[in-house]
Amino acid sequence: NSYRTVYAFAREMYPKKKDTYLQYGTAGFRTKATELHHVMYRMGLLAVLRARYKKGVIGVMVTASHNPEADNGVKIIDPRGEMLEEAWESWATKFANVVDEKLEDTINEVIKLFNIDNMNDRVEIVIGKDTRPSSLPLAKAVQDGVLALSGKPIDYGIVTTPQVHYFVVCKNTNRAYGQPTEEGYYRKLINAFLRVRGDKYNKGNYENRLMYDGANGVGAKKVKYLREVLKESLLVEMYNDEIIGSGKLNHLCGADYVKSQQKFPNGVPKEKNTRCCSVDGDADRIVYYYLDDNERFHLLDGDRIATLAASYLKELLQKTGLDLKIGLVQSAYANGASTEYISNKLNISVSCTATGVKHLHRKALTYDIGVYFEANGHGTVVFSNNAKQKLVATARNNSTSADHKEACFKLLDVIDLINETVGDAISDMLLVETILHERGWDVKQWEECYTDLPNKLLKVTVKDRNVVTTTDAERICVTPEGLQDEINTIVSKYKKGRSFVRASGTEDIIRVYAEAATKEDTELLAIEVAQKVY
Ligand code: 16G
Ligand code: ZN
Repeated sequence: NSYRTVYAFAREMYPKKKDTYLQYGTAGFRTKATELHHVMYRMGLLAVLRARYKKGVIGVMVTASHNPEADNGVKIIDPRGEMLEEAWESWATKFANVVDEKLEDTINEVIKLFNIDNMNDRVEIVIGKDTRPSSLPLAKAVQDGVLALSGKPIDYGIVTTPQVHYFVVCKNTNRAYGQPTEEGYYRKLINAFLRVRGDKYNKGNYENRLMYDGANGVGAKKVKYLREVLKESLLVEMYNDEIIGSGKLNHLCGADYVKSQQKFPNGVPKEKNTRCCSVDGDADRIVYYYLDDNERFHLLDGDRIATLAASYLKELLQKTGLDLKIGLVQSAYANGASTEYISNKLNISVSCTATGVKHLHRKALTYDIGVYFEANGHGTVVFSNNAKQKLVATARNNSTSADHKEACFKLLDVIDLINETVGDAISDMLLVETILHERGWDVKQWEECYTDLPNKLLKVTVKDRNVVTTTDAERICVTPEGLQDEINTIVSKYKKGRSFVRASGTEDIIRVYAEAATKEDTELLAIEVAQKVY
């Protein structure tokens, strides 16, 4: 049969070491790169099965995002650009862990369970990888898995995670979403950006100069190209752009470092009052920041980007005269001040979901215009087909007023500027720059929209993190019994206090989040709650 070679390949090229157990988590598999060869091969196999089952193109991205350079990982992307469906996550875990001898049996189990009757289809699997030196052999292992089941690997080489999501959607929509090439990706974003920006590059307090921290990864490599094309319209000053094999990937720089340490990254000159941004190791997250006159660090994270985008889109929507439903989706980590600003000042409906891109994305799809961001800087905007159709129809309708028409065309351009398939640091950066430019705002004006509540994140190591379970988008603790009551009692003592605990999906720990009116209170609140978790 067509997969006679599966086991032979596994045994000779990618044998599974004994005693390794890996779980497909929120962001796929992630661990030391040396532990992953057999996993990659097997994800190649699984991707082919998934593609045949879905009768579409599937993506596989080899990356460990913001982790250290020696780690690596892999995630599977579904036909509509979404994260692998949860029901298949457990198959991914099973594939990663069965002994070599059981691999073909496991394949047969999936074929049988899902009635896959098109095992001869030469389905396409889009493969991308980040700049980690280990990504090259690991992506090769994915390819071999795809080939072993007679699938067709399409190797895009070194690309960002959001580019892979984009390629997959382009292919599955018959190119309606765009051309499934890097050139097509850039052309779509850049054309839209330049159309909206026009030829006036500076406006009001907005200066078209930006310091960019590429985290010594793929985000540096890809923005170099963009920079050439954008020329004077946006002056992107590049820092931390040592890419392949320097060992410096995400090291003391990048979006995760800046957000979690609340610190200015190494490698970027400490220039005061200058807009800076950092991306992570696979360029699906971005945060902004600046140093004030006293060299105090100010962070503009995912919540800030979300509120900026949502308020802008609401304004633009009003100008079109169309009645479409706009909403914003956050996780429990969103700063309380941002939530209050969105609902009370912007009058935009806001909802909260569990942590993890797939949850936010899914909720955002329930709106005509759904903006979602995690505080860590991962997010995007999705638009319903209804919204797109109405915009196109209204823009083309002769009886539409000139003002409404102009707004429709502009919103259509803004849609093209956005990578709707997943959070995309490059596209998010162009969106932020577009909005600040249009408003003539410098970074301080952006920050003045609302004042963040002081907040604190603690990690607590426990024997078994699974004892903590939660409900209501992780805001209420269900077990251990009584813990939530204790948290409530503690929180009630603090002005503007809010705190929650949840088991991490990526580390073997419990996370404790706290915010309150003052920095001192926040520290105390976090510690008090953490002590109850021990
Ligand atoms: C993963 C998620 C990210 C989330 C983080 C939380 C994806 C692609 N990534 O990295 O969105 O913020 O996990 O980690 O979904 P935690 O469960 O350890 O707090
Ligand atoms: Zn990432």
